Parts: sequence; structure tokens; C-alpha cells
Amino acid sequence: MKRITKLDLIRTLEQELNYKRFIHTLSVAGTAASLAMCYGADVQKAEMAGLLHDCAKCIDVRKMQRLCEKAGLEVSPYEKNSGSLLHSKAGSVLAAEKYGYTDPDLLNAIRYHTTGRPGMSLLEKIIFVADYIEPGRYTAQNLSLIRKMAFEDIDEALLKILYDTLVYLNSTGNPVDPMTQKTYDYYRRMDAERNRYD
Ligand code: DGI
Ligand code: FE
Ligand code: FE
Repeated sequence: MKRITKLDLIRTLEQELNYKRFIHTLSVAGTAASLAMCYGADVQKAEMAGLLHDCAKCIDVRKMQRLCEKAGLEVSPYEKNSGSLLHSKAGSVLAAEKYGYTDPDLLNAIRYHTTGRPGMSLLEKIIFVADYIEPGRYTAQNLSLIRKMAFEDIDEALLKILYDTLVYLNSTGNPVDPMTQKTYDYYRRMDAERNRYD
């Protein structure tokens, strides 16, 4: 399948997403491209991954389930009825099947943008962080600190975001996906090891 061009994708997303989500999407794409410039990653790929990351956000949860099922992706009990968790997995399916993107790193960046995962690639970190710090976000704690950190030490920013997300989820009583916890534990361990050798 031929992959959709950037301009056609933006036109399609404008239809598929509500207005707020569409603006967020453009903003994540711009932020991801900036982080890619900062860290020497592929700028165009980061921009495309940013555009695609929430492409399944506005479809209903049953359709998200069906997309994952048809693609043979396992859906955990934590994910099953949670649009917050399922849209990333379903988005990676749409990116491949509807929009024609096959690059595994790009698809993983979409798939793991909500929970992260241990051993993320630079592109995966860029999308995870860009999603949290894009200029339109304003509710999270420590945003100005994390925004600065993101361009100085992306691993430190990643760890802080994971920590703040766990604190936030615990304060709201939302169930924590085991992957979110595993990702935090992994990067906390990496950070401790890094500090030991500094
Ligand atoms: O899609 P966005 O709103 O741009 O951002 P996102 O995909 O990072 O996150 C969607 C929501 O999911 C956000 O409110 C945080 C929440 N979230 C992150 N990790 C977990 C989680 N929700 C649950 N229930 N469990 C998690 O582990
Ligand atoms: Fe998302
Ligand atoms: Fe997002």
C-alpha cells in the first residue's frame, strides 16, 4: 500500500479528530520535530509519528478493540475498556493499515506513546515526551521544568514524566497499566546506574 503524504494525512486527521485533538496533534508533530533536531534523530520521521500518534483517539472503544483483534495484537484486561490505553495500540494499526506506514520504529512510537516501555528507542522517547510537553498542555505539574529538561536530557525528562504520571493516576484512582509501572521501574533503575558511574 502506498503511504499517505503529509499534506493528505493532515487533511484526513482534520476530519477524523475533534478540533482540540487536531490542534494537539499538530503541536506534538512540531515539538517532536524540534526534539529530533536537538538529538540528531530523523526530523521528518518524528514529525510524521507526531501527526499519527493520536490518529485513533476519536474512534469508539469497540472499534479500537476490533482493530487490535484483527491485527492480532493482544489486548490486556487493563486496556480492554480503556480508550486512554487502547488508542495507542489501535493507532499503530491504523497507521499501518489505513495510512500505509510500515517503519517498525515509527509504529512502536505510536503504540507505546501512552505507557512507554522498557528500552524505548530515541524516536519512541521523543514522541512520549513531545506528547506531554507540547505548548497546548497546561494542566500537568512541573511543566516548565520538564519542558526545559526535555531539550537538555531527554532521559531525565522521560523519568520525571513517568513519575508524575504515576502520582497523577494514583491521585485519581485510575488503574495503572502494568506497562506504565514497568517502564517507570526500568528507567528509575537506568537513572540509578547512570548516577553511579557519573
Ligand atoms: O492521548 P493524549 O491525551 O494526548 O495522551 P496519552 O496518550 O499520553 O494519555 C492518555 C491518558 O492516559 C492520559 O490521561 C494519561 C493516561 N494514562 C497513562 N498511563 C496510564 C493511563 N491511564 C491508565 N488508566 N493507566 C495507565 O497506566
Ligand atoms: Fe495519546
Ligand atoms: Fe497525544
